[in-house]
Amino acid sequence: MNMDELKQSCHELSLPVTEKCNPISRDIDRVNGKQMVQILRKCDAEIFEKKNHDPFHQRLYSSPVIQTMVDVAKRVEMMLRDPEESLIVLSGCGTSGRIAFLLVTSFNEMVKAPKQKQICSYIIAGGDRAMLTSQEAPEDDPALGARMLDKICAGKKHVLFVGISCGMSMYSMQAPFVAGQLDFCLKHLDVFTPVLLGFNPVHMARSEPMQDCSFHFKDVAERMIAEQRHKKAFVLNPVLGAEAISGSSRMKGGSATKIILESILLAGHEAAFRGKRVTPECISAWITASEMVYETTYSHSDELAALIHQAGESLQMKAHVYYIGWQTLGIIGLTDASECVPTFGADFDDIRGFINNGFREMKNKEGDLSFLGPEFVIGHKDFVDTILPSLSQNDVMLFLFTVNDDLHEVTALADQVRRRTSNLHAIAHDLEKFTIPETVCNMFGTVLHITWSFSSEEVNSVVMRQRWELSTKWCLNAISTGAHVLKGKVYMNYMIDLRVTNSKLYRRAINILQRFTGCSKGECERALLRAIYSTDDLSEDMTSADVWKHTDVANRRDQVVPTALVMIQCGCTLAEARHHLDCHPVIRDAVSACFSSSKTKSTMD
Ligand code: S6P
Repeated sequence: MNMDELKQSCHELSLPVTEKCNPISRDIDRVNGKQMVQILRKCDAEIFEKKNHDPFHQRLYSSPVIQTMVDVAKRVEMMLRDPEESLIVLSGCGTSGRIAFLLVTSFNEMVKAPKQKQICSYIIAGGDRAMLTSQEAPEDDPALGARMLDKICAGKKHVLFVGISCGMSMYSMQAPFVAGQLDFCLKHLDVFTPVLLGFNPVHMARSEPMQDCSFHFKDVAERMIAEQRHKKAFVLNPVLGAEAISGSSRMKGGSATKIILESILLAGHEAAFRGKRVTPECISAWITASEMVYETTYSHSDELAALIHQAGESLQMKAHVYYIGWQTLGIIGLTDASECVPTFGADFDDIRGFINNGFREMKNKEGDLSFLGPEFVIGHKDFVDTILPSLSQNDVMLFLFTVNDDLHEVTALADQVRRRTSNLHAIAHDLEKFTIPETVCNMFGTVLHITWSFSSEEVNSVVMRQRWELSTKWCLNAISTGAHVLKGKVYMNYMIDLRVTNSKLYRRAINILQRFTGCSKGECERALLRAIYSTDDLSEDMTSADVWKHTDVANRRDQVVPTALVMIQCGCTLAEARHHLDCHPVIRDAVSACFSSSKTKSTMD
């Protein structure tokens, strides 16, 4: 191992699990659709990994994790038995907040029966608009998090609060929001039972100060662990292995959040209303059911690869991918599409989601947000009015539905779309005893058609729907990630052209530069600041400004990380680096060319 490699591997070891580079997906930018599906399949398999190679890391199936899930499920049961005085709140930023919304939607659907009161609510940093767009500023505010929590809990005697942060605010500016809420709960343990859900060991939590905040995240996490001994607080932090695209916690992190919290809520529900005891066995059984969803979904790898290929071609031609979903599959589509903007620096209309009946179907707290702008125009009717007239053959249409949706509506819309394009595909779920008619499936080119073997007697319809949601999430994450990889947005398994819009992403940017150049943190940060402030001569004002100032400026700049990388690697000026990037519009090619030119240069030297 040479010096550079040694530096790189030491640097990698110091990273928290959720930010690490996954060795399985290291070459994801060089493979075809089929191989990509196999890589994603292996990365997702790590969620359910039973063998524990590292004694310091608990896995999802580890007994202490299952036991904590049992304890939290018993709290859910207690809350459901005393609905007048109780509230369950799920809260998070970005994807974590979106999953919280989805879970609350289906849980409230489950307790719709007479005499059952809906006692579950969600908080997403930035409010409901954050469900469709990324909202950075409110995520940065611990006091705001605490205030929002205090407000929705007014008058309640028992509150079970679940703060979700996949990276456990490892690098994140979002930290203050969830940490502020947990701190608030810890100060009022007579009313609140706080639960922290994340996927890094606590000792790796961030211990540097947060903006306008007297505590840091590690401090909150340690106080939580101390209270866990008296069952007054709970920390759920199994390790899932690194993400397929480094740091992209919308993937495994989002799926595991859904699996864990669904299992807890369902077990609590069964205990309260069906007299079933919450046991480690029943929690494990719910997780195993999700594992079965994983197996079944990825067994359709040929169709999934075909859809990745089609979506990739479409993005390469600067065309669009439209997800047309029904009910909660519509929400999964909207979520996946909106995440491509912060994850891949995509335009909001590169991949877009639509849902039947728009906001009426979403049933979000703040109601119709379509007045906020085009990103918030989400109904099928809006699609027909605004997009369909100019739809091109290069645009990919992907319908997302199940046998429980209105199939007349599905076929009528598919018929309308077919008059404009044949590039029409579907992900469709049904049951062995209740299948989607062939005439419907025949309307689509590629159909990822999954016929599930569980029967409606076995599981209730909400549970079935949750499994279809999870399966669709896996498919769409694979399609949108795969399509952006094929477009050349990813180098190795790093999203190198990330938009540096918050402190988590600022630190991730420096990590990426360190990883590829082997230079020190200081050198990498300087190059990053030169790219952000668009100068070769950094002033004192620039270098001494805080991270929030840097990210505010970076938000308005394109290609800051690739520019910094080329400047370091080629030892060139800002203008030269930009010229290099202009000559290579595909980021992957630009970075490869920069590495090969610097290698040639050093050989000649
Ligand atoms: C990640 C996604 C982000 C995160 C958000 C919250 O793929 O783009 O929106 O969900 O930053 O992160 P965390 O670690 O607090 O759950």
